[in-house]
Amino acid sequence: MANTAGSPVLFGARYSVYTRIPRLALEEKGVAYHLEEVDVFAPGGPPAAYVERQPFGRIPAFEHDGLRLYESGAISRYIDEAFPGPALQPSDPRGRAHVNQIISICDSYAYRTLVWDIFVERVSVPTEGRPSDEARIAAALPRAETCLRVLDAGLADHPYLAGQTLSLADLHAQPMFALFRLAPEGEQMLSRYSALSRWWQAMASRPSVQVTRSPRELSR
Ligand SMILES: N[C@@H](CCC(=O)N[C@@H](CS)C(=O)NCC(=O)O)C(=O)O
Repeated sequence: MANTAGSPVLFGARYSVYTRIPRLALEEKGVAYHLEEVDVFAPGGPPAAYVERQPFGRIPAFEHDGLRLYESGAISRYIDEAFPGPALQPSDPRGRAHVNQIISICDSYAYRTLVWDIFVERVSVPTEGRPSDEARIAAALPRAETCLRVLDAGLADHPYLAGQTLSLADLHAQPMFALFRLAPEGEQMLSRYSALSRWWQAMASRPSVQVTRSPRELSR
């Protein structure tokens, strides 16, 4: 976005699943921001100045008006609550509980399984000249199946993961699915879940999703 003076700064990388989550929230809210690229996978590890900002050395981190934050969930909730634009969390406690449950499912079960065990192992590892660990992929498939089954069932009576309107739950899950489906196993598994496939298609056409596509998706 063009004029970012006084705007929030997001520290992260365009390839990063977890950086994309608050980017999606910023885009959906229409908030101008600056993305400060940080490569935590650089040889030698994350820059020391960055580790002062994020002691665990992970991306993203965030700064706005003197407020420093890390953890994508905390950042996204702040973005939703501090800026005008469409609300990304339901106003009722039950609705918010569903959003938070899905975010927790993504963090606790989906990320490692869909992204590291399947996407990275099947797609990234061979580009580095190493063979995929087939046992790791095979062991992950049933765990991935559970994630997809649970999320698909939740879409039975509404179009978004946590209800009738887009929420932080959708923005948390989308970047994980974006990489998962680049693995043949991921694309094939997703195609077997019709509600989740419809959700994926609807999400893919959103301008926020289009402008935050990862280099891996763009080079496909
Ligand atoms: N719980 C953190 C997770 C962040 C995370 O794992 N980010 C990845 C990139 S998508 C990372 O920094 N990985 C670096 C590493 O594992 O050393 C959050 O929600 O922000």
